[in-house]
Amino acid sequence: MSAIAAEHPDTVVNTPLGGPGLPQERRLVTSIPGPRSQELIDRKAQAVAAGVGHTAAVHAVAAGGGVIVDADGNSLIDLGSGIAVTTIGNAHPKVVAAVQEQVAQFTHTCFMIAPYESYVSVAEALNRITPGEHAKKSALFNSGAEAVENAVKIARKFTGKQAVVAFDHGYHGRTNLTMALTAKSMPYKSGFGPFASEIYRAPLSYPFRDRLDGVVAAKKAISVIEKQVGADNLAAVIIEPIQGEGGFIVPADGFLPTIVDWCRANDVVFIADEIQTGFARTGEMFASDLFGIVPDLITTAKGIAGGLPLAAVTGRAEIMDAAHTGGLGGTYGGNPIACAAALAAIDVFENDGMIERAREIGAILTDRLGALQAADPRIGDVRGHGAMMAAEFVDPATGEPDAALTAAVAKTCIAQGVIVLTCGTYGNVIRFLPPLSIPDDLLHEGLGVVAAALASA
Ligand code: PLZ
Repeated sequence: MSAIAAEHPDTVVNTPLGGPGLPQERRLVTSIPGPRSQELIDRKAQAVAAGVGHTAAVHAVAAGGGVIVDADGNSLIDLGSGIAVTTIGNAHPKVVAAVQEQVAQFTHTCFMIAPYESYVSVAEALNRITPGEHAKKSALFNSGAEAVENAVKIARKFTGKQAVVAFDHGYHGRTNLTMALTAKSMPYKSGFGPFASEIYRAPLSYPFRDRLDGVVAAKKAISVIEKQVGADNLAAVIIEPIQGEGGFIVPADGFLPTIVDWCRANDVVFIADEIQTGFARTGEMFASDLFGIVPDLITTAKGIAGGLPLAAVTGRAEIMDAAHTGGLGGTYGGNPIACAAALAAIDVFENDGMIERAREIGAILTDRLGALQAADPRIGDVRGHGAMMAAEFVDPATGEPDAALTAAVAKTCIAQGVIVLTCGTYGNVIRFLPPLSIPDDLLHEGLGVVAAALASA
């Protein structure tokens, strides 16, 4: 039991998925931020570049189950999982044990210098659990953006073509190429250009706003691609099966399969960016499974290693093998500690009921958010799958996005000890990405705080 847990022995709940035995409760002993948190926020302002923001002004000292505990002793309900990373729960005991064992063995050799087994085992696991029965290979990297960069490199090398199409509302990272792929200027791109060339953007299916049938929306996108790029020039199409940062936009049925079929018919590599949607989050191991599509390449990161930095590109063996030996790599890619964590996390995803748990959480979120929407016309749309759900806030009279209301609700939630994240091209979406280790009663309590925040806004 941790020191914090020991101070509150009567409230410790053994959450089904571990965590460091923290009391599973919302507990506010100071206002947010408390004095110790404020001290850290002040030091941050002095020492850390202003460009690196934060959502909650807290000084985190422990996390697990469904809570984050701060230095003042406040316990906040976590409905964000550090942006969909700690899906199996923070400091999951299996991850902790695997990391501790590996870190004492060796911390780094560089896989390109002296290979080790865990990297190969992670590749084997990814090849097995990603969509499709075809022969697959994988390569490991450090961050989501790096995985996306490499997927594009591989697709270009395989096809001998250069152009890449991304979609409205898409988010793929903050490096130069991935900024070019990302749709939204503020805060991701503004002032950071020039951006990589040969990147084009197609319209997305956004049922709440375009009211289009999925196949019709796909044909619109394909027409833009054919007219503005041309299949002869196009190496790859990259898309998040459910847009994450862009607003948890679930495309209408038929949209993704129609795009995939067009790619297949035109020698274009279809890349699914499952960095946010992957690993049981949506109630399937990968969101591609929700839509019945099989990507040529799939990028993963976030949930893959229970909080340690790791990312991957997985896909058709003949595409993955297109890059010459030595053409892919990086000093830290597939670090042994991150790989040990990933093997433990993947074991949890496959064997500890994570998909079922994501569906249970999805049912609770659908229920509670649906009831809120029925009672409040400022919620224009509730959407998502599993433990990846969102509410889109609008002006009821016009249907226009209401970013101010969204920010106000999120701010109140955090002040009340519930960490929620916003997203959306128009900044008018609150997304719910709880760790799957959150107990039901804590999730309900968190959603009650959201409802009260909305009522008072
Ligand atoms: N692709 C679909 O969601 C990361 C970014 C938060 P990195 N999303 C959270 C922020 O403001 O920086 C993401 C994603 C999808 C790629 C990425 C990039 O992953 O690990 O942040 O590089």
